[in-house]
Amino acid sequence: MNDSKPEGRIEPYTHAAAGWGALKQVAINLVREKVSGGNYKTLLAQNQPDGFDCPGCAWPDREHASTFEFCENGVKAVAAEATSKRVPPAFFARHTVAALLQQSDYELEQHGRLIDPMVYHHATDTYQPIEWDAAFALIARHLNALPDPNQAAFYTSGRTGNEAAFLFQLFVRAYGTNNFPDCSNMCHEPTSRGLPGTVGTGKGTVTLEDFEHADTLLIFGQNPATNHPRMLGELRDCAKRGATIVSINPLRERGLERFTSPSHPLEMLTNSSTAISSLFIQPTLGGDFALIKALAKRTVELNDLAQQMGSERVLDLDFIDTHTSGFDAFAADLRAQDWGQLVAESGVPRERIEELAQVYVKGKKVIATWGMGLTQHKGAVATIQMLSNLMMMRGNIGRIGAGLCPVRGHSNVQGDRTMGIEEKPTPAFLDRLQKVFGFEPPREHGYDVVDTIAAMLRGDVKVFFGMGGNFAMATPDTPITFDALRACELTVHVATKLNRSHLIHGRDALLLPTLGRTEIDLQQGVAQGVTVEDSMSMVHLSYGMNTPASPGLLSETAIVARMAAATLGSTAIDWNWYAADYARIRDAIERVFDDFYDFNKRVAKPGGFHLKVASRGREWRTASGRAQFLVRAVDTDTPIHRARAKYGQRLMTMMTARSHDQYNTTIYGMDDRYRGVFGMRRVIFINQADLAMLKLQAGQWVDVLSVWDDDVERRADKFMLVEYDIPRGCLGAYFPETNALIPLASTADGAGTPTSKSIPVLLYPSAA
Ligand SMILES: Nc1nc2c(c(=O)[nH]1)N[C@H]1C(S)=C(S)[C@@H](COP(=O)(O)OP(=O)(O)OC[C@H]3O[C@@H](n4cnc5c(=O)[nH]c(N)nc54)[C@H](O)[C@@H]3O)O[C@H]1N2
Ligand SMILES: Nc1nc2c(c(=O)[nH]1)N[C@H]1C(S)=C(S)[C@@H](COP(=O)(O)OP(=O)(O)OC[C@H]3O[C@@H](n4cnc5c(=O)[nH]c(N)nc54)[C@H](O)[C@@H]3O)O[C@H]1N2
Ligand SMILES: [Mo]
Repeated sequence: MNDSKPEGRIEPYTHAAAGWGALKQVAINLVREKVSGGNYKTLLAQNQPDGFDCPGCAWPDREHASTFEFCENGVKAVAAEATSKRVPPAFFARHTVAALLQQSDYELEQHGRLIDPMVYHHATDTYQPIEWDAAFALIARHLNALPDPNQAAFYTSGRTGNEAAFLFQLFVRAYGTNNFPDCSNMCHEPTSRGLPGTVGTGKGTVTLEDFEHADTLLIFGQNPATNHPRMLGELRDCAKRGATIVSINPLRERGLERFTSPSHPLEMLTNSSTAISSLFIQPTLGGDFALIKALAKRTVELNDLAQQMGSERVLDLDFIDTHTSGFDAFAADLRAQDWGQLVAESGVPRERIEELAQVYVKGKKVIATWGMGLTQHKGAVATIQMLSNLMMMRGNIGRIGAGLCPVRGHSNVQGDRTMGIEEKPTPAFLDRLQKVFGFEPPREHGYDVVDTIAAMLRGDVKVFFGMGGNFAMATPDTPITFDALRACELTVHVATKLNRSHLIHGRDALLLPTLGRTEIDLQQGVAQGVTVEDSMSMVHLSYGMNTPASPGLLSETAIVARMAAATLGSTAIDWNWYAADYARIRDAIERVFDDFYDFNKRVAKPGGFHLKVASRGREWRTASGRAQFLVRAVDTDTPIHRARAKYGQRLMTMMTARSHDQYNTTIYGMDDRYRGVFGMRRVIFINQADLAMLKLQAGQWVDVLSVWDDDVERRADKFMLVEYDIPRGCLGAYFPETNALIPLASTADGAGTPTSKSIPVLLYPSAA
């Protein structure tokens, strides 16, 4: 699992993001993946009206896009799926699971596409071929042997299309549980749990059109150059129009400084670039809550000043009166709030806060976007609610050019949730399922990701089914999670490529290969499209164009249907009838969700349709029917505070983020170009002053121990220190190498999201 290579080097990146460097990477990836000739054309069909939805990220596409929307990391995601390399049964015969466990995540990914269903054999410690029907019979036998359906958990990673996701949740509920751990539990869960409390709906309120009108953009905790490269195109256009763009991030991410657009020949030819952000605010890790509250306080102060001077009011009193409740209590709390605490907890000097507040109140149309930098903290829900408060103060929700813009990760993570992949379903949704399908769905809330691992450890979950993803590596507390998975009676993974989760298996284990989204999905001779919902609630059809990696592959939808039929026998729901024609599933979706009226017809239009987001239309689905200002206090008793009280300045807060050459747990390569790291991943970014304080040096190797209030030793060894422009007391590193440091119990209040961006740690010179 040691992914570091001795030839690694650190070399600060001095160019604009994207540009020629990105094009070169595209060529390297196509060669490395040995993408076969016929499959090159798919790259041109990516995110086109009649092509497939890019599996890379959830950023939306311009409707009727006529030019190839260039995206380096989209190409990597597609090339990884279109690779000509295969993992045949002979490969598994040659490699025991114990031997495969010695390979790095990078090496596992490089073997290529899975093509045959495989079952684990104890005697040889290998995976061996199994017929599809026998595989489904094995699953059915295990599921039907459980005394309680709640002893099974069904994970979803966010690439699964709507049709498969809908059928999957239907099967799992017909079987009898709401145990739906989901990648979004580790991702934007605080957004989905936080926004309903303020604006009534857990989704973003903007569309791409709003980006054409916004005059101010606040980008919180996001690295678009790597994770949402197509977003840079929008930011570039905003910057060119004169909009003010602010990046709020402990790191000055390169792509937010300058960007050379590969879709604009002139910029490429002249080696010119567009400056993106005009203001960089570098809060301490987890300091955003205090910063946003400070902006809200300053907004009230500026309003009071304006009132005294008889000038134009800073608050949008009209919006506040007509649409909201709770403002008086909220304003009173802001007035009583101590400035010193906000400055100390945000790590941003008061002058900088005031500068940013000026930008905010000057903006007539403000969009706030956010990524994992806001969500993966203990106080994430409160932070997102405070951001919502701030935006409501000036009516920046539900009008053109303004709004809330959570930027989701996996390409259909939002759609999967919409389809009912939800461990805490609403009674109204369950009533509807009952009415449409005639069975009584389970009412008891199910397990999320962290609950599932805890339940496995207690012996309360015995069957784990993973629809995609890499559960063992994406989750926290790695060795403990490994124990949990190994305690299962059955683990099943539906996957396109080999990953470590397949090797951390239960007593029985199945590996079921599936079609990727870029591949032609034939059912009874007819090519099927699947629908996906992007981060801005646009729902559209996606048709694969590549020849499947193997003729024997089943689609995710077919796998769900055959598993359901095998497990539940003949029920009122004819699973295979649905899987034979995905339009039938869409009709069923329409019967369950009113907002999907005329689904098949509306989605057939190029570009699809926008799924209603009530808050966008200023319809507030809260208890009061109004948008709600929420009073939230600064939390000064977090595990970080307590650990710092004990260890003083030695205690560091660590964030774990993505390098440029990875897709979550999939490691494409060893470089992080924009941050100047080449050929290695085991690095820790640290402030120069902290190096001096800790008597450590750049280039030195260290071991990391986390500080938590139990007896478990959590460590990750041998990382090289890299001096970096990061606030004092903060460290940056990559995941999944550092997941062993995150305690399972360290989650966001009210959302259960692991606190991957604020781990209390201590550094020690490496023993080796
Ligand atoms: N190429 C590629 N694309 C991807 C992915 C990938 O792995 N590779 N993953 C996909 C997925 S599932 C997701 S969720 C998204 C993730 O996309 P991002 O949200 O961009 O995810 P991260 O790389 O975790 O980066 C988080 C950013 O937040 C900053 N940050 C960390 N802590 C804080 C904090 O306390 N406050 C603030 N203000 N900022 C902070 C970091 O410096 C970093 O710039 O990308 C999706 N797209
Ligand atoms: N420390 C730390 N941990 C984190 C994060 C962090 O920032 N820091 N980020 C969290 C976030 S935001 C997320 S979303 C999770 C991601 O968690 P996951 O979604 O579980 O992880 P991925 O790495 O995206 O999953 C990759 C695997 O999915 C399979 N796959 C790819 N395409 C398909 C497909 O079309 N169908 C099927 N069935 N399988 C497919 C392949 O086998 C591949 O190996 O990780 C979380 N973990
Ligand atoms: Mo994510």
